[in-house]
Amino acid sequence: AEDGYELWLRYRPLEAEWRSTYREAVRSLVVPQSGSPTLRAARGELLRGLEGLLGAVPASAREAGEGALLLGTPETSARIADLKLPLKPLGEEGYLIRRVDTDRGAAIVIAANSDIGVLYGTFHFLRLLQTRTALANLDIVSRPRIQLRLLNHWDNLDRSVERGYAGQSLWDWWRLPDYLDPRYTDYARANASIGINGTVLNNVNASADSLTSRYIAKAAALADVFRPYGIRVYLSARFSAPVEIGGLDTADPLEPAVRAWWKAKAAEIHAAIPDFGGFLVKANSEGQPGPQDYGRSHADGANMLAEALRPYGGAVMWRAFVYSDTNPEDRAKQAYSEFKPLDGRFADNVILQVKNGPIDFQPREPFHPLFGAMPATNLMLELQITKEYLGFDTHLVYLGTLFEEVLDADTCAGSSGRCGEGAVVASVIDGSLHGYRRTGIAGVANIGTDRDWSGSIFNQANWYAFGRLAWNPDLSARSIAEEWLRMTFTANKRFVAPAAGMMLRSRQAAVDYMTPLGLAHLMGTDHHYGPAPWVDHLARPEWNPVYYHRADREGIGFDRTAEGTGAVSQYAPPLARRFGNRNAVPEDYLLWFHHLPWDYPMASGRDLWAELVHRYDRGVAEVRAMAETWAGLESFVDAERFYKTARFLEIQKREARWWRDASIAYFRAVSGRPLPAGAREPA
Ligand code: GCW
Repeated sequence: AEDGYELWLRYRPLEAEWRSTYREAVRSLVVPQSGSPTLRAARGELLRGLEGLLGAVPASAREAGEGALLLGTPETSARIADLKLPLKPLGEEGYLIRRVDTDRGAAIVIAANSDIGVLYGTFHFLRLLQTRTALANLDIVSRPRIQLRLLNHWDNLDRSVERGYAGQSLWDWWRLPDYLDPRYTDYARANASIGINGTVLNNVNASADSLTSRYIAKAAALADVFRPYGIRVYLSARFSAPVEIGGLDTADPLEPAVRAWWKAKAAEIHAAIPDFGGFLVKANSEGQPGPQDYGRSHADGANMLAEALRPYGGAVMWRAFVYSDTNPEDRAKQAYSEFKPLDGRFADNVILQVKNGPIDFQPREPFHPLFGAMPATNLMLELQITKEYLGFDTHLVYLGTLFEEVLDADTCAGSSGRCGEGAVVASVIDGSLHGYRRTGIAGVANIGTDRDWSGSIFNQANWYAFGRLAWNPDLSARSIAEEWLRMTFTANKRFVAPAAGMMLRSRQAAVDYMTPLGLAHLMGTDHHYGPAPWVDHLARPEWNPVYYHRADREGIGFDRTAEGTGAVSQYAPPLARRFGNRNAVPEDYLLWFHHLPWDYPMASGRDLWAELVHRYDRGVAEVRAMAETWAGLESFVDAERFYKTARFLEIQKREARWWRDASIAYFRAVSGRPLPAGAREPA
């Protein structure tokens, strides 16, 4: 059945012409005999892929002849060593795929410095076939730009998933470590196919139990499954664990007994998981314990854990997602205010993990002002793949464009102090801008026990896009969408072009029907599903939607200019000027940075109120168009996946209207304005 289980690794027979072309090109396989588990995984994937795509498995051979596909490293393969390929620049994880002439004929080689590079190259090679790429002049060189490319699972030990919309947690803790669900291997295959090399197994709102011996043994069993696929295991660490499971009466990071406890814990973990990746920590944020409970700083806390992991080379990923109920400062400013003064005070195996925007995974936010502001502290980017604020599982929202927008955002924080010189967020997190020694990117996973893994077929594209961009942040959201569509559905242009168009416009549609023109955080309390701009009664002011839109009879928007909260000043000077100027700020961020009168004139010629209504309408119209586009693609898609997507688009259509009608009704009441001429009366 076409239930989406295979994800993009869907090796269905290619069209007859491509089959014969590729069979010609790949007549035999030359894979080192005494392979490591990683090399065996590469060979296994190749056999599975070729059998599915070409309907036949090429013969295994010892010598490379005409039509051979040659895999390996110079250490494992004398033939590859003989070719004297330029492998040095590939580093530990990179690979090269190339057509070579041997004395016995033309062959294709997938070579790397390590077995994991060979595995990555193998997945790339299969992708070439899945996307029907000509192999004539193959000359591919690829290496990842970012070191740590991680999924963050917000999975609890009871298998519930915070902000998870795809079933239960994959980790079957009760049956681990004895029973290893075959799905763990498929999870590893999928991740390796897009270059993800680490996974944080448990929620950042962490239970200390995950650090007990029982759970370490379970995590170790998962690590054993993932290891051949180049995936390391990490754990979220609860800062107060020394008290909760260690029997100490404090978790003060400067207390010797606490430091000793963490060192012993790190040793215990490494005895079970020799290549353990490290800890992810949410501290002094939303009620989580942390060093400030003892009057210590984030740097004190992070450095203590860093010291415990140092002997093993592990990393501490310390989250910068902090805001406090006792701090009256604009929530958008608090992380920067807290961490900027600590720049340079973190150990070199600490990486500060910063969400893409300063609030919280909204449909659109400007990039987080910490990017470009911490030249002496390793900084990594946290993106959310699960769609907490973007319609959960049912709304079709392709996040490739959101990720791309963040990675391409110009921090204007280069040495010249000017914009337009490549100091984009991608260059911060790949380490090139500030010379970081440790680099990383994390995506909050959208994966669960649903047969299709991600709650919908199109949500799989967001997992895919995250991995592809983590490997190479310069890829375009469009090329990734097209590639994914070809692999997941069909390569037929009459399908791919309209489906890609729909994906590429989908995120702007969600922005339009939920939070246009820089509005944010107007979702229902706690669950974040559907509109609730009217909520004003919650104890913490910054949890109330009214805190964000600030609409009244006169106008709407959050003044973050110098006259307002001054948040603009956290950006580099040229950006601070641009964002702070209502005539220069991009309209997408207008109400994020400015409070403006309802009749403020917009570029379109409409006034602000009419433009707002127009955007809501535009979002609804786009979803209607998406549903129509999909309906026209029925002949290209199997019944099961077609039906699920079609029904989900109906839900999205209804809920886009819900968002628009509720939001407009509310803002209309607050502003006392009539519906602009030509706007549609709600149904
Ligand atoms: O987005 C908010 C979520 C919380 C989450 C928190 C965080 C894990 O609503 O559910 O907790 O952010 O990122 O720490």
